[in-house]
Amino acid sequence: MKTSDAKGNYTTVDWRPSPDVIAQLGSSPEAQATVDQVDLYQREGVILIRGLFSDWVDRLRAGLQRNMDQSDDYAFPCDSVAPGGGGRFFDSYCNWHRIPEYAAFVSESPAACLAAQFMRSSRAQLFHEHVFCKEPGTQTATPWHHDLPYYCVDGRQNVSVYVSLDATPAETAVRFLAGSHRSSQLYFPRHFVDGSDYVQDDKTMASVTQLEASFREEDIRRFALEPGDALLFDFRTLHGTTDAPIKARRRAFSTRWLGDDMVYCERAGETSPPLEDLGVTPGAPMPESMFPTLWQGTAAS
Ligand SMILES: O=C(O)CCC(=O)C(=O)O
Repeated sequence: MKTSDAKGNYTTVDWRPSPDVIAQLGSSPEAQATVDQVDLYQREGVILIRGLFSDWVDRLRAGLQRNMDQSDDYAFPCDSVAPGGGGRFFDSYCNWHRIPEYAAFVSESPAACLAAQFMRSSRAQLFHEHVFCKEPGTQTATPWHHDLPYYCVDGRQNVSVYVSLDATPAETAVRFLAGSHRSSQLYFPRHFVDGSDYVQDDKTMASVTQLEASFREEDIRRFALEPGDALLFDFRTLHGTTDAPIKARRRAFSTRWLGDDMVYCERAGETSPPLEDLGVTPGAPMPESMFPTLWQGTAAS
């Protein structure tokens, strides 16, 4: 199978996990977030938790290295440096079931249990993982965007758990616009290679490209990151980076989680990941056969 668009959102392998892999998954171990942490996340749409996944850094780096070295053996490899630009800006997603270190993280780390608490959900369902690497010399900004309009899901109970795999100065780490998740306005997805908006025939969406200049300095959250630090952020929180040159390798491993109210939706244009033929109707939960629930509690915390 090969699907493609001009910007690299293609794959030569099936992104779907096999029923055997799904059947073998365990449930995420327990961990406890504090009330203050969950309140901060709900208010700001982002929270940094230092050292949360320090024990996972070596394994996730090893998995990401394979993902990058044989990128066409995995789903949706993408390079986003424009011709003539330096460095490398690699990302790839939907490979957690092919890469043992990623599969271990989703089911053996406390990510799912913590995701449920931050979403205030009774369960955490895995949407996918997404990995990033900017190599030294890269000067490609991650354009300001939020993730929900890229996705074929809708709802408010969601979270990305983004694990930093390298020491990253605040100048090149992802920044967030605090509180932006509480706006009902959705912005067109943007191509990472040049910041251009996706072509979407959706009159309800706006372009974020002209808006950046109006962001208030006091609302921007910047963090210098160490390996193992975790940023948890809402799919609706606006985020992006500057184009300051990357001086040392900067890798990250992110998992995207769905809570109780998240349902399948059909967007007016291309989605990313471009997941097709899910066999589900708009408004229905995402199928467990492809998007497993990895932590289930008795009630929302
Ligand atoms: O690490 C980056 O530069 C991009 C991260 C991002 O956009 C995301 O995780 O949604």
